[in-house]
Amino acid sequence: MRVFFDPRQHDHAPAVELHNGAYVPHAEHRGRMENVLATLTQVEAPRDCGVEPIRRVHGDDYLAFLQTAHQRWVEAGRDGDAHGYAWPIVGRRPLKLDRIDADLGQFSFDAASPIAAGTWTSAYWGAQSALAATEAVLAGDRAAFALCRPPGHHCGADYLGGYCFLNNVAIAAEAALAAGKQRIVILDIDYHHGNGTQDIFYERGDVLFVSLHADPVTDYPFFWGHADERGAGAGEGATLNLPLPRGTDLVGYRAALETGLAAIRDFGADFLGVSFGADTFAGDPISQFALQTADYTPIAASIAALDLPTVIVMEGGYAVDALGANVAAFLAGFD
Ligand code: OKP
Ligand code: ZN
Repeated sequence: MRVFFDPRQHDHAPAVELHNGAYVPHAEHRGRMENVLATLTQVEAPRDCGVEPIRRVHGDDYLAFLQTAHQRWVEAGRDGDAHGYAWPIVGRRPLKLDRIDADLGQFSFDAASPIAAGTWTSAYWGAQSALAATEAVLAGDRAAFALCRPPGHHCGADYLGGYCFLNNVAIAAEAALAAGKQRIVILDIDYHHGNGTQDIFYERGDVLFVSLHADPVTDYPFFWGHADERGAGAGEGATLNLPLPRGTDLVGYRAALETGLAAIRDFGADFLGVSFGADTFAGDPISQFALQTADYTPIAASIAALDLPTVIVMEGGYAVDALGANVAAFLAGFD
């Protein structure tokens, strides 16, 4: 399977994040990618498809904000990395605001996703990796892997959050649609609900979003991913959330996966995007499922049995020493 990664994806390097009330070292760091890259024999840098495919998902005001936020933070005399502290929970609308702290609140949903000097560069090249993998699949490969970093599934059309800045799997899905695919499925198997992806396609009938994740009653992102969120308008019924309890192991996971796969088969898709997070691993430091490394191969094999052109996009996974082995076990299920 072809694998895409650009070294500029390392540039995103926030020092600390706000975690359970304290500033701790940023869990989503370059060592994750280094561990994965060490297990892969061949990795290609993506070509540059430019910003147009990103604009199919994200608004221009948001993209301008992302590109300038850290510089504005520095110009405001601040140290460290930028994050917001006030949010428009009521009546959010595209106001033209003239202070970095205001725009950070306007364009984010949490205080735990700092923007550093290299954030835009890394997010941009991560999205290009997703586009390159999509191109490979559109050209006839059965599956391709985009080693995206930073991840993407928490950010929406005009907000960041959950370590995510550009929604890589949504960008891949829109590229497939632009190339003539008609019905897309996004299967999100990160530990956390992909609230941004869900939001982007919530009212779309041509994109089915299926997610297995920790029950948001106990786990981030809390406010989305509940089973009663099923889409709206033309997208009514095209969102399927399968929340699972903490402690879920392969037995419980496979049962939910079979439910998701049945819905995917019924939908009649011609393209599949997989948001793959290895934070479902038993040893993950910020997550509470109980999957083992060897479990990822049969999970991937049941997804591969859908027999759809498939782009796999990296999301989370914070047990850094095991991440390469977990990714390799997952990719092996497609062989
Ligand atoms: C990104 B991905 C918990 C803080 C949670 C955000 C987690 C983002 C996960 N105290 N921080 O879905 O792996
Ligand atoms: Zn996650």
